[in-house]
Amino acid sequence: MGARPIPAERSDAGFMFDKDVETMPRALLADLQADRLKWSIARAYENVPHYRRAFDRAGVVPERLNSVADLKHFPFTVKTDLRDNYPFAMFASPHSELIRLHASSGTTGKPTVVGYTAGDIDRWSGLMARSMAAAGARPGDVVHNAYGYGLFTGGLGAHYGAERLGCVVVPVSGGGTERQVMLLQDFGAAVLCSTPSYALNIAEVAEQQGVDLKSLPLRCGIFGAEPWSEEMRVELDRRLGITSVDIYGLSEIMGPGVACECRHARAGLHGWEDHFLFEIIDPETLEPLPMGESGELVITTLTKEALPMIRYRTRDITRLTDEQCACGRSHVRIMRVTGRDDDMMIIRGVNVYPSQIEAVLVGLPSLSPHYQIVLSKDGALETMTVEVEIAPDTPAGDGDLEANAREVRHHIKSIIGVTCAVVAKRPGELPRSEGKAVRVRDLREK
Ligand code: DLL
Repeated sequence: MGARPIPAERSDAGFMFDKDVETMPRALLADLQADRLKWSIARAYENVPHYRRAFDRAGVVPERLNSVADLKHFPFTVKTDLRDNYPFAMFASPHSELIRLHASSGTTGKPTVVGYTAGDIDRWSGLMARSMAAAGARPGDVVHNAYGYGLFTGGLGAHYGAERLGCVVVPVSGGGTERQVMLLQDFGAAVLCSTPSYALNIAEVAEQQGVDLKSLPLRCGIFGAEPWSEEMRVELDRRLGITSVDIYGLSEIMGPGVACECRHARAGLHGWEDHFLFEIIDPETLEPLPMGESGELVITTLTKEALPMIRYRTRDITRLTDEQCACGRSHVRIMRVTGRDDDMMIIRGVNVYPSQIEAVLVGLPSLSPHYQIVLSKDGALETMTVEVEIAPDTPAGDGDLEANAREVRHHIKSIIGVTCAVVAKRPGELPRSEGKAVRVRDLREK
């Protein structure tokens, strides 16, 4: 067999996997969405008892939907609907047509189970290939895939996408960080797929081993599965010598690749509107909000066979923009997800997300970008303690740690406006992430 040809446009920023669809005029996209939405709503109603009951209760029938605007009359779907129908009762396809199951680990009780037909896996692979191409991966690239393989959708999602794009996948999964550094060196990966917190861990271990990642062929990081800040992006770009892009997704809707930034603009994630319909609602009133306003992201699947999701409340807080992106893609952009509404902490009346704390900490020269937030209760008062770690070459006497903590406390107060305790730790004392980082330890009584 001859060598696989590498297209001339390999490093061309304008390269797209599905150019016609990605640049489709918005009016055509809207027509496509309307057709597919009717199909998806009808499929859900006809095949899933939960949807039939929910639509009947809301007094809506699929025939009521004449345009995308009519979707607002249909009921929302929430995570507990999946739990209540555990494991397979939300599926619209018979067992004989399924080829894959994934599940997200619930913190308590049963996981949420999601299923795929062969067609679903095919479309997911295509959307991941499209996302990875937008992020800067090119056919022929070696893709080091450090997302966890298994029930989590990250590993296999990125794997199938990279193969579809024509890349060479290294299916390393998470963990064994020293070995990851060795493989990055030896296999010459151009693309690293992982959570941003794990990428940071890899960078740190490489530095400890005296390996300069910046001198390797690595040029592109495709990071997601957890909230991260713009400041963390700058840090990852600098330490790994790459262009980092943000990729979004959730297992209930598909997995990674629901939306992805383009390497061209890195200013919001293109949400693939030929397969998903995005709404932003006010999480209190549940009313749809106009384009540009911040609220909860709600997603309806347009082409999913096994698990159609109608108006799924993601709990993720963000906003959309339909302004034309510099890259030429016409699909709406989902701005960086700052956090989930259930991750929001209210400390003495101030709303705070962990990623806002991260934005303050990353880039402070005396700190490593590792942190953990501990929530506890002091009588009736909710208190927040931010645990930070000082940088390896920083003086680490008790007095130095206290001085550092005072400085960080001051920064958090002046930038976010919240008063909290800060504890500075010595290098290596905080846990390192191998997947989704645990940012908050909640010691409050429920
Ligand atoms: O995390 C799928 C995924 C894998 C996305 C790999 C990107 C890369 P779940 O485990 O079901 O699926 O978790 C989904 O993670 O509702 C968000 O709260 C959060 N999340 C995912 N991507 C991002 C991101 C995968 N880029 C939940 N920014 C979602 C912020 C994210 N939060």
